[in-house]
Amino acid sequence: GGMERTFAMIKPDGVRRGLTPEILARIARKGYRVVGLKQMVIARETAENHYAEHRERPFFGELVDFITGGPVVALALEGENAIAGWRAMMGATNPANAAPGTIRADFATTTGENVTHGSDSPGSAQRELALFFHDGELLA
Ligand code: YYY
Ligand code: MG
Repeated sequence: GGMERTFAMIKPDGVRRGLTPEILARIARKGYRVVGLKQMVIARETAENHYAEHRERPFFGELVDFITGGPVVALALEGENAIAGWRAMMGATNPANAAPGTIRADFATTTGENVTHGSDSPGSAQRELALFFHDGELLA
């Protein structure tokens, strides 16, 4: 709770499908402040680090292939309760379980290509923001 920063990402499927403006509009409408933003192709090593908690899962290779397979939009968002709030805007990991009106319910059909990422805790947010952004790339 309180004022938080979180790491958010529009994944390659979202960028490829032209959903970047729609997702940025939802973030603006919600009232989060975008304190970092860049379009980039994620290096394999960075992707493996980002998803290190899933290293032993059967989908890990496909996940890393997917997330490095095209440009993403990396975002640092700031706002009251932004970590859980952005997760709530995204909806459940499996779009089939995502509540109507969430990004994953509205724009995705499969777990593998579910359009957005969001940090799941303060520790993850700190780790992921540091992995994707240098201090100088974030607004004060
Ligand atoms: O944080 P979140 O993205 O909602 O889910 P995670 O459980 O951290 O999984 C990360 C990522 O891995 C998920 O967004 C899609 C992919 N994935 C998958 O392809 N198959 C699964 N059974 C679980 C996750
Ligand atoms: Mg996760």
